[in-house]
Amino acid sequence: SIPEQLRDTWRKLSAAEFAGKEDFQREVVRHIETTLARSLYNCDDGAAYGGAALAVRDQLVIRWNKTQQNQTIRDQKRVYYLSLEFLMGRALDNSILNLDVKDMARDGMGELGFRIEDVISQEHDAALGNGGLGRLAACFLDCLATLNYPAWGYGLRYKYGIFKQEIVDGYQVETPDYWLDFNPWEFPRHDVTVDIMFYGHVNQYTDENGKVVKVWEGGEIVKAVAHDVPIPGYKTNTVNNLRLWASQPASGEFDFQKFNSGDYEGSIRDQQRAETISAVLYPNDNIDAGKELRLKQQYFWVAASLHDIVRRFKKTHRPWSEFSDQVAIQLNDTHPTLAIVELQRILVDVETLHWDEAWDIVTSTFGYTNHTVLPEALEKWPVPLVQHLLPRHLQIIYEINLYFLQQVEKKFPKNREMLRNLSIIEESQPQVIRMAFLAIIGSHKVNGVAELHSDLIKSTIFKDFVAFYGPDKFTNVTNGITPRRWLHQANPKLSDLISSKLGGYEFLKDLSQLENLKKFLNDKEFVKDWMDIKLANKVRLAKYIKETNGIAVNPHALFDIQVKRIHEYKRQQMNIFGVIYRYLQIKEMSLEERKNLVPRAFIFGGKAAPGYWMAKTIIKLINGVGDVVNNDKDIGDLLKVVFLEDYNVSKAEMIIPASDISEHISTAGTEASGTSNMKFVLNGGLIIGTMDGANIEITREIGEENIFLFGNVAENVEDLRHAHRFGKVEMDPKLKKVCDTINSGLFGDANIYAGLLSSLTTGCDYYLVSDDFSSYLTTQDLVDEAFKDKDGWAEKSISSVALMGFFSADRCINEYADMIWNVEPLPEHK
Ligand code: 9GP
Repeated sequence: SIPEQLRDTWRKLSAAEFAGKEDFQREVVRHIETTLARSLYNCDDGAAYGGAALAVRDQLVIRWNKTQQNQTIRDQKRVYYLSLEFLMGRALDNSILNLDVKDMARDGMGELGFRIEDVISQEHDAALGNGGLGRLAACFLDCLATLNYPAWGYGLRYKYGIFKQEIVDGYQVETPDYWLDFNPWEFPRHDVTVDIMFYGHVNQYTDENGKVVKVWEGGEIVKAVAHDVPIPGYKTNTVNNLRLWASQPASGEFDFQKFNSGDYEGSIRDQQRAETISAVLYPNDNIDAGKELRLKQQYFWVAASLHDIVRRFKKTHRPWSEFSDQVAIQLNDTHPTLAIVELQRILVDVETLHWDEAWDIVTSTFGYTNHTVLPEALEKWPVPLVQHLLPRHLQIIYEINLYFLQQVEKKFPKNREMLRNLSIIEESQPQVIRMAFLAIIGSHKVNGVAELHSDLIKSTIFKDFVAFYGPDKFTNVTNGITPRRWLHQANPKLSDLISSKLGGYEFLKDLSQLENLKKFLNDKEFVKDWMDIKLANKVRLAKYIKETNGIAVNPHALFDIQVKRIHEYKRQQMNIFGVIYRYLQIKEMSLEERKNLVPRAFIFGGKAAPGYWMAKTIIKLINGVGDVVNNDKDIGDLLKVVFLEDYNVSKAEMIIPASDISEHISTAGTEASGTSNMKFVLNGGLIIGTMDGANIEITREIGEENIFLFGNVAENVEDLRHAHRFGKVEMDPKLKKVCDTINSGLFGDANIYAGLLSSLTTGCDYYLVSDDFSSYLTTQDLVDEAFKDKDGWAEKSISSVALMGFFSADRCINEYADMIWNVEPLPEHK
């Protein structure tokens, strides 16, 4: 660091925060003219975005540096959130909002000739995630900073985020998302690197004290390079860090010997091999990819992160026994579970701690969040693969398992079934490692993400662990969302209206204040403003649909939206079957009868995993139905079907505020929580849903009168499936009618949909569409009736928003901090 006597000079020259609009503008112009080498003669929206982003980013960096310094000096316990996905979306708008400089940015850019909305929309989404899990991680980062917790996120810097979805001839087509062409939000730290080893073998030596030491050596080395992203909190000086690792070859760029001998391809092969590790995000949501490269990604990322965390801890010169007083590591799903093994390896093999002492440190450091009960999403790695890639880790896993099973044997003597049920190793062909089991055994707390889900994991997939540990190790933290992005940023007009009634924007930091909105339920002007804002948001979406899909949607129609990953358990197929039924009904109606109908626009969006054929068929069916319905002159505005291409975070910010009703209709017991349900309600939309995930708690908070619930409950699901397996379920006649229509070829070659339809019959209807279809349709009729009563609808909308305080992710973070991490916020620096 700089010698004491020179520090005054340094301080005088230190970068300063903007004093006002002119400072901001000066920085924008400076960046456009120098960093980007453009001028006022050739500055387009893209360059204006670049200038604005760099100017705002610099402000974040000033606070970021101070925050990091403050955290180092205070030396309090920190949280490390390990997530393979961070679905961040855009940063400029969010940074402007969190710095509370929106007006300045709007006026400042306006005077330079640019509309702030156009500038903001130039930014490429940071789409380093698939869906709910990655977006939750992004919301949590926002809240950790907003609440001034000393916290870091650790993830992978994928060169390609989630693919871009194009719809061609009704089918999903994937194209790469090269999001890094211009990314001012990251800082490569070429001086912060970690060498990561794969493969190799384990040798055993006896040291001078006669102790047997195991050494993992002879493997292939890849270098992890840190890329840091500043994460600002809302109206606080705290700016936390998200560290993303990129893979590079350990030994230089390319092999000169090969190059000199004319083997040009060979000379860069190693480089490509190394860079492949952080090249792509696996585009699977709730499906285990099971590929060697995925396991490599996981180890690469957790090993680099742990090395970094341990390095930081060692700088404090504390004894190892204090490690978990300084460090809390949260495992976001099982993807980072190898971190448990890696920390044990570091402590035992490198730091030479006794096994038991090391294991105590490990288990008091980690917490594990489970996000799914779906069997196809629970990670299991084949033993031979782990043996090959990480031989020392496999030995450690076996040892962890051995000691654990000894405890099990003590508690349940001679109970072979219990040993089999609880073993980390599943005795299949080949044997596999049950990562969730390893995560439970290596953590001090395990949490689910909504009440029903947390109960279900205790009574189903982890029930034997509850028998072993007792119930206290398991807890619930119901998910939440950040109201900054999902209300203030996505729906500024609504946020402004709320603030005008609540006397400011404090509610964005304390969402329970929304409750005061109830006082205005009878305020006619307020109610009108509320509904006018909804209409304006619908007009904006209708305009977008017209531009992108060429479909004219009447903004006064009921907007019925289902946007999320396409998955059979989320049941977009049931939604589109319902649309088909509605279409058939309308066709049969007289003109007089049609006069009573509420016009509806069904709007879908979401990506299917590229290898998930059934999900892709559902997309094709939605588009097939849209082609017929939207072009049927006899139907007009009464029914429209839209599939919005390439759903992502920034599109969600436009779509969600425009919804009247949104669909959260998963088979009961399958959706761990859902978080878009919360976003829709917070934006004044009502929901139709099953008794699943967080829908249940939303109902508890906002009241049954404000939500449209239908369908079977989780307790019945197993019996119903059983009945299907034994052929005891007759297909609902309405659903049969729908299937017959699809089979007639009305929506394109019936063969395309054969698999989807047979999943309902010969496939035993695993997701119970036929069991819920009838009550789904009846409930949709109730939605229509309710929508006709404009005042009643407005009342439901406002009173629901008023009761959404519980779903702020600030509440979640405080619960994690209190129940799992035992960390305190840090007073923010000046
Ligand atoms: O499917 C769950 C979703 O319901 C939940 O809201 C989200 C965040 O907790 O996690 C999803 N799970 C996964 O993506 C895979 O475990």
